[in-house]
Amino acid sequence: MTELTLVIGNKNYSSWSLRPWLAMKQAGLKFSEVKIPIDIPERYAEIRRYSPSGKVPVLIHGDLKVWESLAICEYIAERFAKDLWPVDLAEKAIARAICAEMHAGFQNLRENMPMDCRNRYPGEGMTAATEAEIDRIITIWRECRQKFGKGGDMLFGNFTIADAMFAPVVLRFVTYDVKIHSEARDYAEAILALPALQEWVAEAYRETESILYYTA
Ligand SMILES: N[C@@H](CCC(=O)N[C@@H](CS)C(=O)NCC(=O)O)C(=O)O
Repeated sequence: MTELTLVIGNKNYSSWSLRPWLAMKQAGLKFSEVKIPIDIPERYAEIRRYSPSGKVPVLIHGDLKVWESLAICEYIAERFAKDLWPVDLAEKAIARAICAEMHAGFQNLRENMPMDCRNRYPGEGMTAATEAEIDRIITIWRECRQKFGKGGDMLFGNFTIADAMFAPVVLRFVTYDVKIHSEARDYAEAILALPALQEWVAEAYRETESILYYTA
């Protein structure tokens, strides 16, 4: 197999990088990482060497470069790890819908509660608009767990791309001390218990770059 390389941003801040990184780890894929600290103007040219959009993550597989976190997850599922989607077609359609909802939405949460794994800002960022988006996320988690989650601890039982897409939200809930209950809390705890997620967070703690007001 041609070597896979994932170009990512800082583990502490880059929520979009975490998504395919976690999916690839959960799928048991071997890959190298190139980390380019984001939000440092001198680094923009370096990111553009890899990424036509000027943003990370980017997956490099031979001559192919795939940018956009969800497109990377789709590629690795099709190419290497079909079980990153639910088998049942209706469940797969719902999984894709919530991934698209996450990828395209929740702007207020993203702006007001940016991912910052190693810091704690209890109560910050909780506007009415953010709260409405958090309610919607909790509804998604609760409904998926109740309807599709019987076979395991994840949204569709076993780990899928949907869990990768929502993992940064779980980390935000820890940083901003967002109170969640019952199925949503159990689900968040299951995500936090994944060894790969813990590896990402441990590496975030070892990073030294600090970004103020980062929103992604
Ligand atoms: N829609 C893109 C978003 C990628 C994105 O915004 N990446 C941020 C890091 S989390 C980035 O590269 N920022 C660098 C910059 O904006 O200069 C995806 O899903 O991959």
